[in-house]
Amino acid sequence: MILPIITYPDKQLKLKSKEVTLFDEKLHTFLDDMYVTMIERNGIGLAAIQVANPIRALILCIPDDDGNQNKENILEIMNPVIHNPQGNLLYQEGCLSVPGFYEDIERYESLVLHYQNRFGEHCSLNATELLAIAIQHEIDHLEGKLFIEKLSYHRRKKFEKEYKKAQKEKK
Ligand code: QAP
Ligand code: CO
Repeated sequence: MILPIITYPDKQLKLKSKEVTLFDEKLHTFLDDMYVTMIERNGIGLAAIQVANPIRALILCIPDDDGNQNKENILEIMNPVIHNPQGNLLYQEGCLSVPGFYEDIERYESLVLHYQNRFGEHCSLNATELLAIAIQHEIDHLEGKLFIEKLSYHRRKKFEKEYKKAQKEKK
């Protein structure tokens, strides 16, 4: 089932998401719904709060070298914790909750992630490049943070102006 995605400036996006404790059928169905929602909207990452569920769950599906998203590459991540972040890089980010806006954001270049999968099993992975960036972007959602909050004052002003204009044109 495709779920509606909450967009900025909806206040729900500011909520701090709660730990996942039940790794049951209901969670699995929800993760499946997140996946079809993300793919339908051409996303590579989605946090549960973006579909109005404030739990510490996120999914990622990073395209391969040919730009194809493969269902086998889906990562379902519950209760993530970042360890050993290293380096910095700039990457032009977007967000399904901030449609049509993209800006360069500074992130760690590599990290180790500890998390639980859909069965509650403890897992870890090493992430670099786009995967590392996407993990940091989605974990920020769990803390109620959007990438636009990392912009300088000047670029944030520019965003607010452009975004309001685009919303008016949509209506
Ligand atoms: C987060 O973002 C991310 O504005 C996932 O019109 C961003 O999937 C991870 C999207 C950057 C790594 C690098 C945005 C689709 C998708 C839009 C997304 C839009 C259509 C964003
Ligand atoms: Co986002």
